[in-house]
This record gives sequence, C-alpha cells and structure tokens, in this order.
Amino acid sequence: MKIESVELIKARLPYAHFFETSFGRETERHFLLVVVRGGGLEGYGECVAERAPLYSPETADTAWHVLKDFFVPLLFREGADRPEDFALKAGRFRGNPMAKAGLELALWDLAAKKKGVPLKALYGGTQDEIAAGVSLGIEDTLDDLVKRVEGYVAEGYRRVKIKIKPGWDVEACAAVRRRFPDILLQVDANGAYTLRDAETLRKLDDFNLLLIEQPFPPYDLWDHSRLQPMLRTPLCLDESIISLDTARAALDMGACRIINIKVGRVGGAVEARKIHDLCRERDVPVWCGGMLESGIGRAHNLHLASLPGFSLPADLSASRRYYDRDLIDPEIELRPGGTIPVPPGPGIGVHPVEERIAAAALLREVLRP
Ligand code: OSB
Ligand code: MG
Repeated sequence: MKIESVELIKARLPYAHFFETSFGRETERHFLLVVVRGGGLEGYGECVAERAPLYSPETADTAWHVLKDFFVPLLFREGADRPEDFALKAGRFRGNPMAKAGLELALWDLAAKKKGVPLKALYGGTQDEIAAGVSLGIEDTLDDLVKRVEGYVAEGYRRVKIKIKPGWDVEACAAVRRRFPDILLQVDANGAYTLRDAETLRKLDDFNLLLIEQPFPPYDLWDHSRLQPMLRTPLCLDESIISLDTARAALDMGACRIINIKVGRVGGAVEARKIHDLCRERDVPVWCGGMLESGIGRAHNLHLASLPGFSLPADLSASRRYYDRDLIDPEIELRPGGTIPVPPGPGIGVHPVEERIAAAALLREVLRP
C-alpha cells in the first residue's frame, strides 16, 4: 500500500505515580507517536526513546531528527511499505533502534489493518492473553514499597519486579519477601553495579528471585558472563541485548539465562521475532519488557508477547498503573486472573483518541513524499 503521509507527534504524559530507577526519578513520560496513512487507513507506532539519554543513547529529539531526515525519506524514496522491506532497507543505518522501531511498528499496524486481521496473526502469535507483571520503582521508604506491592498483588498481578540500586537492594528484597514469601519476584538494576559488587549481588540469591535484570552497564557482556556462574539466580539482560547478534553472543558467553525482549530496544518487530526464535530454539525463556508506553505502544507489546516463546510474565500492566488517562479508549485493564487480553480487532486493535493525543502533543509534523 502506498504511504501518503507520515505524521510525527512528540508527546508528554504525566505518570500516575513517579517512577524512580537507578537513573533517577521521573514524573512524566516523553515519547513519539508515528502515524502512517495510506488507502484510507492509519497505522500507529510508538517510539519509546525518552527525554534524556539514560536508559539508551537515543532521546525523543534524536529519534525525531533521525525519523524525519533519514527513515521517513527512505520509506518515501524506496517505497518500502511492507514492514519487512522497511526493516531490511533501514538496516543500512546504524543504531537508532527506537526511531526505526517507531516507524516499523506503524507499518505493521497498517499492514494488519489492510488485511483486516489482528497484528498477532501477522506475527504468528499463539497466545490470546498475556500474563501481566508490574514493575515498581524505588520509593522513599521500604514501607511505601511494601504498600505498593500489596496493592498490585491484591489486584492480581502475576509477578512483581522491583527496581534496585546500591543501597536499595538486599533490604528492599528482604522487606518484600517478609510480607510475600511466595510471589514471583524479580529485580532490575538498570546497570547500576559492577563486578566489584559481586558480594552484594550474591546476597540476592537468598530471596528466591525469578531473575536479576541487567546488573551491569549495557556494554559489559563479558562481566555478566563472569557474574552468572557466581550466582544461583538467573541473570536476565535488557539494555545489553540490542540485536540478534548480541543475543547470540550473550547466550554463547553465558552472560544470561533469560532475555527481556523490547521491540524498541532492538529496532523493531522483525529483529524482536528473530531473537524470540533463537531463544525458542535454545530453550531460553523470554518475556516482554516495557518502557512505560502509552496504550498504543502497550498494544503493540501485547501482540508481540503473544508469540509462543514468551513464557514468563511481561512488564505489561493496566493503563491506570501508568497514567490517569491513557491515549486509547477503552483503556487496557487487568483481567481477574492477572492477564491482559491481546486486543482482537484489526491491527493493534485499540482506538487512539485524537483529543487526548492533541492534549499530550508538544509538537506535530506531517511529512509527505
Ligand atoms: O528497565 O525495564 C526497564 C521503564 C523505562 C525504562 C526502562 C525500564 C522500564 C520498566 C517499566 O521497568 C516496565 C513497564 O513498562 O511496565
Ligand atoms: Mg530493565
């Protein structure tokens, strides 16, 4: 289908509750929406690059630049309207995976809408509902953290992840475990430690954690491979896995036993599915990570997470866990059993509300061939 225009929207949404990681505390999310239009249909993608280059080198503004000056012109020039063709051709540009993924995802939504099928069907997804986990930030006190865990466990979330950093690790795990000896619990350091902290990290073995996510910075695959044999708890990599090749290297090296797949971090669904397939061949569990997306990005994650290898609960929570008012109607809700259904309609299967997008928008631009 010929793409007639691509709209870029820079947006801001305030969080329902601040989110603090080892990078610091954030009170609102900055991100881009990408809307591709053609043949009377619209495809929506979300680019998860954040305001500042903390989680990854990209920002919402670098993604805007790279989309406007490189990826969108490539799409117009080469007519790479099929998502797979776009992914192949966009591969000549290095890096900038979140920008690339934002546009590729919009093309996937459009392709599925054109066929009148849920995106899941194009991906080969097999699951109708996704086991939902919740990712909780660092709080002012351990009491505040335990209260928040209580609330989400009562709602039915299947797994809890807590953010850790030096000084907020062993005691945070101990506090949550004292109150909830049996829940599925995991931790995420966002790269806040080094191999010199191995003794502290070994103490986390006492809490029967499902996994420890990204203890060391992104480029330290080698040090992760040295830490893993010192622990019983499986390591899981997030920031370090930026492509199929880094996934293979990490597994070959023994740097992790579990992988968190985020479509934005790896540059789109084409690459994400390759990583999924590799892990499935090797019996390595994967789960779908999140970037506190709006309902648009979260709907994309639900379709991806329907692939058969996604066997652990996802960082996919109800809209109200993130935002007082999401960009989609109806919003995403948790089912009583702690799952979220994959939206069954065509494409991503959710309805973006233009007035809410307009209210969140800081900047919009329509690009044409
Ligand atoms: O490391 O998984 C992470 C959010 C922003 C940036 C990085 C991460 C996260 C989360 C949130 O943990 C997960 C979610 O979207 O629910
Ligand atoms: Mg993470």
